[in-house]
Amino acid sequence: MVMGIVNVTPDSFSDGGLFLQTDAAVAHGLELLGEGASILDVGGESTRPGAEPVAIDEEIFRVVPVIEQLSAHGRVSIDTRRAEVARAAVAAGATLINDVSAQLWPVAAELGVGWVAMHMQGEPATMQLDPVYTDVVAEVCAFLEQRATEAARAGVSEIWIDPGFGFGKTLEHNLTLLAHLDQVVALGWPVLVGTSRKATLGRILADSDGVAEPVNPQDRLAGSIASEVWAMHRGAAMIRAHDVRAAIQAAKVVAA
Ligand code: HH2
Repeated sequence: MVMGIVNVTPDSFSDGGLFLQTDAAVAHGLELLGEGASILDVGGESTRPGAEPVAIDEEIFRVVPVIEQLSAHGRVSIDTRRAEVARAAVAAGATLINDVSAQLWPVAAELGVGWVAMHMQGEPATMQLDPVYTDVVAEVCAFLEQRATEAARAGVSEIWIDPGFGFGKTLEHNLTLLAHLDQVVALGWPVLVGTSRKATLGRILADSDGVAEPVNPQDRLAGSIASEVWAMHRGAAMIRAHDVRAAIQAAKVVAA
């Protein structure tokens, strides 16, 4: 499955400002559904490294009209860290809470919707300053296992886990996690992976192209697909992607 990204934000790292108006976000979401997305992930707050938090009212104001319209056409998830935003989004038609803070399972249990637990070390504003792990795979797996078990106990019936590529992790941490993604999959919950256009890919491509600067997010399509194919092959059940059409084509070939 491919989860298509709809960022209703002025400052997302790869598409900030493109879909801030409701009409533009809805049109983009419909396009991604047409390309084959199984679910649309609507977000009103950038969690890119260094991003400042958005006021809760503003986040709700951004996402609710978009979710109201898109949920008439396909499944919608809400990408948020805030319980209030999750509630408003579910009232507007979202049926999955994509939670980069991995704290909102009680809200998912109460509302009877699905929940994604993503691993993040620290907070977006500071998470990339100095991420440290003794054993990144073991620590991320232990965290996800604990949160998913807690959510299952609370009665959440649809639980996803996500290692959180780029969230409080160096390039080496990200690659180690992808290399050992089978260990995350072995925990037994369906795994979501989001590598699309992320900075680690830009850095790898810079090195391989012999240029010093990371390649910009718009030039990371081939790198995104390569990492997504890897994740699919290692057992990820869903890929969170900006470039849905290309991810779906890659998934069809992997499946074949
Ligand atoms: N990555 C981003 C946001 N939400 N959710 C999950 N479950 N997994 C991810 O890897 C993930 C996520 C960051 O990407 P994007 O939404 O494109 O950027 P921004 O946070 O700048 O809006």
